[in-house]
Amino acid sequence: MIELYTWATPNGRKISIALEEMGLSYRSIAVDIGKDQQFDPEFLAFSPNNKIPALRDGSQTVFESGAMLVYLARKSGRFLAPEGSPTYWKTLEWLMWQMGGYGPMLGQAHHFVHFNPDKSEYASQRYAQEAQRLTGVLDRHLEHSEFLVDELSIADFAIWPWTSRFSFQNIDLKEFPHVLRWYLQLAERPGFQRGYKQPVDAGDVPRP
Ligand SMILES: N[C@@H](CCC(=O)N[C@@H](CS)C(=O)NCC(=O)O)C(=O)O
Repeated sequence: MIELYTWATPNGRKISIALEEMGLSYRSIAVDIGKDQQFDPEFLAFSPNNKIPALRDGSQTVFESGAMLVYLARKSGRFLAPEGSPTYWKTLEWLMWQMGGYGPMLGQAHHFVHFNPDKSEYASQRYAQEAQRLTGVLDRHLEHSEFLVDELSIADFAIWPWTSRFSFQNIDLKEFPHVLRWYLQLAERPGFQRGYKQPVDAGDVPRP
């Protein structure tokens, strides 16, 4: 059985949602980052960047959520098109967009817009604007596509949990109708609802 080391955050939920949707059997192991459990030597031994999520699957360990999603897609044979196909590359484009931009920038927005607003006006404005810009990129793409790529994929699993923190980002999803449609459609899926509540139940999926 896969062991998922995780906490109730967007990066952690990417993987619990993926595991639920793939139907893989797993158990969650809570790593409470509010209590610095990510610094436990046992965890650092296979997740050296001291961040959740990470997984153990027999003798194989994987850290970094993007690598974990690719690993699980290959293991399950689901949610990633055959290697080298146009859809495979489109999926990796949006996965990397999330890993390199949408996640890190929204993470900064959570700090400077939600937790520590206006301590630095420059930082608040910079990350609020970047959150708007990135959500606009997503909206323009989803205007022409039901999911991030042709079918539900690991790109949706990567991006959706970050969108779900819209209230931390001062994002009014009603201003982004295509993101809102996609977000609510996926929020209806039992796999997303179960994955959202791992490893602890921090409430229902937020709805604007
Ligand atoms: N690039 C990493 C980012 C993971 C990450 O930022 N995890 C946060 C929680 S969402 C964390 O564990 N923070 C604890 C810390 O920084 O000490 C991934 O995608 O897996």
